[in-house]
Amino acid sequence: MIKMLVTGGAGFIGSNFVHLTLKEHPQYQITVLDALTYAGNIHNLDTIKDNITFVHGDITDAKLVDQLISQNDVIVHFAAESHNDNSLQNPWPFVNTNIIGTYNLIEASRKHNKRYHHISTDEVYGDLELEDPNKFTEQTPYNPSSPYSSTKAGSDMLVRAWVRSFGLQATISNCSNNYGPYQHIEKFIPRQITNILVDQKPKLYGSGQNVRDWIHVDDHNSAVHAILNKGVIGQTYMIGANGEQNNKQVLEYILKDMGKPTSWYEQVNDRPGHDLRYAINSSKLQKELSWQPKYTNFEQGLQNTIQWYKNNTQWWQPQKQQVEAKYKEQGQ
Ligand code: NAD
Ligand code: TDX
Repeated sequence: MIKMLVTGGAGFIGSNFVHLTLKEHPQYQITVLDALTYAGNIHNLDTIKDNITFVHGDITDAKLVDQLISQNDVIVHFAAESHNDNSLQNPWPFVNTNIIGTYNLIEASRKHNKRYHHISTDEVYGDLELEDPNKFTEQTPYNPSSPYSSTKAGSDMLVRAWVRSFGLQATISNCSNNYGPYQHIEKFIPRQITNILVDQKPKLYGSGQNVRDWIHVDDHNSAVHAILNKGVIGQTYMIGANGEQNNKQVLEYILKDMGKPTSWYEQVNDRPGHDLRYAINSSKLQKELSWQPKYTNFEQGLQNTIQWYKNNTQWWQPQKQQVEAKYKEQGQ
């Protein structure tokens, strides 16, 4: 058995990663380390709780991190403050978790000489013009816009420096926007689905022309496994599935699939500094590690996601009022 420490394993992508790993990669014995912030939910792991070890703790706790890393072989680091809008209201938790937390993980990983995989985002590269024929590649210079993306960029830089200076056994992946089950309802797709389910109009920032490159969460996680199996130490891999859509198009799919007129939404305040477009070129991952996405039909994936939120009202309902009250204060 290979002992794997998954940080942030009670959050959206991390919990899907734990489920997928148990199903498809039974050689791993998993410990989840998660602080259960507002974004973490222990119930995401209910059906597999007997097959993993759960540690309720914080990655900013250097002593705990050192102890857990000494007991594991592989570390996959998902834990983060992940929401751009929150980072504009209060950046400190982003600096603390994303930078100091990552520092603790890489320090312990180098001390105990463990294999470390760092989960990052395409947002570190800034944004593209709508008509730009280029997409982000592993060579694109870093140019983050928000407190969130700048702290992710900072943490990536730490990892790169630890590889070069200390020989840290690390790989990095930068993925585009994920969708799927267990995504917090503060995020675009689940916010709109659950708004419709509580008979509130969806909320579009600005004109809705901003483009995101959507990927199903299981495709992100299968790519992480490809990197763990075959990735070259010190390398960065872009993860994306050619899923570019503008926000208005995505919202119209959701409205149509949920039986509402496509004009049934409100335009609200735009996000300050709102990145215009993200687009990923994942050919390195596809060519060098033979990875392919499975969920290439976005509308089908979206329909399954809508169904998941319909079937799991008890999962999101307790947070809905509070999330919307916070947005309302921001005019969003
Ligand atoms: P999420 O907010 O849903 O989950 C984050 C998890 O980390 C939660 O369970 C939370 O409790 C935990 N956590 C937060 N601070 C912690 C701390 N100090 N100590 C321990 N645990 C802590 O986030 P997500 O959307 O699942 O994102 C996971 C990772 O993937 C992040 O690193 C994010 O930057 C990256 N990413 C996300 C996307 C996306 O579209 N959501 C895309 C690319 C990359
Ligand atoms: O109500 C909304 N209305 C709206 O128009 C919300 C919440 C968002 N939006 C827009 C803003 C973005 O253009 O939708 C787009 C997606 O927004 P988010 O879901 O907040 O995602 P984004 O800011 O693109 O960042 C996401 O992808 C990259 C994740 O939250 C990050 O963790 C990841 O790194």
